[in-house]
Amino acid sequence: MTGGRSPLVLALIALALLTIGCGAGRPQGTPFPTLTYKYVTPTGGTGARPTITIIPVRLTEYRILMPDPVPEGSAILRIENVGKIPHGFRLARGLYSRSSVGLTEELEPGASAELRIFLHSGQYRVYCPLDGHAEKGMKRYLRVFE
Ligand SMILES: [Cu+2]
Repeated sequence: MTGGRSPLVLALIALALLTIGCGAGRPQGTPFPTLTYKYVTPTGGTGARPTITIIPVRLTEYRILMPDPVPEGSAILRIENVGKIPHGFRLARGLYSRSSVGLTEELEPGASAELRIFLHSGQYRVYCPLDGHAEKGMKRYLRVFE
């Protein structure tokens, strides 16, 4: 009679999985947290005010960290350079469009800037326009849902 794994084999498999799991952690102190957006409703004035989405963005070598997907509508991107060299930030709607919006100047390490835009539902390409940075990994897609 064959079939079924012995308890010892199962225990060894479980141990192996546990070991793999432990080894996969990031080094301590690297700035790769999960970033989340939040809604704010401007106060003051009269009448209904649209909600604004605050979206945190972090630039580093060579990654762009931000929540994805994010909701359609008015948004403020709070862009922070947490890297060691200057970076930029551009956003292009759709997969092929050549026009883009974004920061007009590069951000020095430690600097931050706000970008106010209206995000339409669909897909955007996000990238750093500095020489070679996108190719090294500073490019990504951003999905915007209705
Ligand atoms: Cu860059």
